[in-house]
Amino acid sequence: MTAPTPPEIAAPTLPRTLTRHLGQHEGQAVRLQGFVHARRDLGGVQFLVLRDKSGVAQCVGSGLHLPLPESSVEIVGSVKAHKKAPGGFEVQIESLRVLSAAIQASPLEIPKMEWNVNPETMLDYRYVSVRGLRERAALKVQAELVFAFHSYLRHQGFTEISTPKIVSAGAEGGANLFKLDYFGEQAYLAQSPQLYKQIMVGVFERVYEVAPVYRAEEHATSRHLNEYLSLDIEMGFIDDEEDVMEMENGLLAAMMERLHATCAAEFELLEASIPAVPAHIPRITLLDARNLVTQKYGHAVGGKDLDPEAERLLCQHYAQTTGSDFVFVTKYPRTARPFYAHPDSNPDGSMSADITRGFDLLFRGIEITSGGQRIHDHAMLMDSIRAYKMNPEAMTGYSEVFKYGMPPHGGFAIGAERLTAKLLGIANVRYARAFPRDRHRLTP
Ligand code: AMO
Repeated sequence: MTAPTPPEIAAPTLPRTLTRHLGQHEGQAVRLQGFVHARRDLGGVQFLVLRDKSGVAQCVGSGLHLPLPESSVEIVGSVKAHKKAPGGFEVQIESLRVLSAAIQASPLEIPKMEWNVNPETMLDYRYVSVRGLRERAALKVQAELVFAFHSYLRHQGFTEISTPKIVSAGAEGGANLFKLDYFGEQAYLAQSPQLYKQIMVGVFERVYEVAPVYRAEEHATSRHLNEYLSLDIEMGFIDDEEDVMEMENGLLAAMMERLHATCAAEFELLEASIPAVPAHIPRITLLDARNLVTQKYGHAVGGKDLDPEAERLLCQHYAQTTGSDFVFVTKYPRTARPFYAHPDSNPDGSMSADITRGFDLLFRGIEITSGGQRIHDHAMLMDSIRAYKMNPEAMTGYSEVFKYGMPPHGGFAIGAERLTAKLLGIANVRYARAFPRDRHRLTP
């Protein structure tokens, strides 16, 4: 049974108020719409926490029949100051209208979910668990990062591009290509827009793309997804990779500024802090980085790159000695980079056979970016393709354009989920994507 609605606050005449704006309506009638986040019936009086896209509001009434949690409802009521209510205000319900009733109890109690209790169940029921306040806060932060990525790059003269995700060859090497039957021909899901974004430098000089890419990662780790959102840029007419690192430095500062402006509540909810981006992010060569973690922390680095423990230690060192949560690792050896990486110069001006102008950016203990200058000289590119034992025939759709005056260029890619997870203290990149694809998960 609902209380009668006084004619002066009849629902259709009131515009919708968002819960975040309740404080502006103290003593007035408001019309709220949202989901039943939580409910409690104390017999004579009913409490309902309403969740809308902006937050939650405590609502209280009497003689009400409360629908199941997650039902979507409309409430008309008056706003009263209430110290203990979220946001400091409460709505006294005059009428409650069920817009769409939940027809069964949610498999998870949305307000009580915790990733550390049963993450697999959270992912099994992702279609509702994603409604959780913390879950959506993470996705909101990611959306704002993407927005700032677009807007900063546009202001820097970049043009957005859209490149194929069904491709005939991998760009990054390695064994993690997803195969696809393309009308009887072998095709793959794109690991990266790499080769296409380079071609598009010949068109717009500065380009960017925001799109998912695919990696068939055999092993479940906290940093690998099989489908992730790649924030890519590529820019022409550079001197060397320093120009690219400077661009990323400015971009990250703009992205963090955007978070300050739009996501303070989300960071508070997740008890995380927005990092300061130094005007000049510290840089260290890969060789020096390997020596540093060995000498300072006694960690012997396996492989050609930094291993996860070395990344963590290097970040710890920079956080402690410079206060920076970011560090560029530069001058990667050729053995740790794909064929398109531009060689570094030797002191005599000749090209190094071993060292490239490739870099990584580490943030709070993990690699969030790879980038560098690329080979733009056709002869050098063909030599590199052969040296990597790749089939030059299979690469012509890419390599041909280097016969036509490609300028010196470089770029980078940021893994959006890794950046989001590290910003928010989320333990696994899977929880920083709405519908993650991992080794064992193709649904929901
Ligand atoms: P790379 O392969 O290093 O470089 O990828 C760039 C960034 O993408 C993220 N990333 C991933 N995130 C989640 N799951 C994965 N499986 C995964 N693999 C990579 C990381 C990584 O730093 N073409 C180059 C980029 C460039 O040079 O422009 C490339 O793809 O954050």
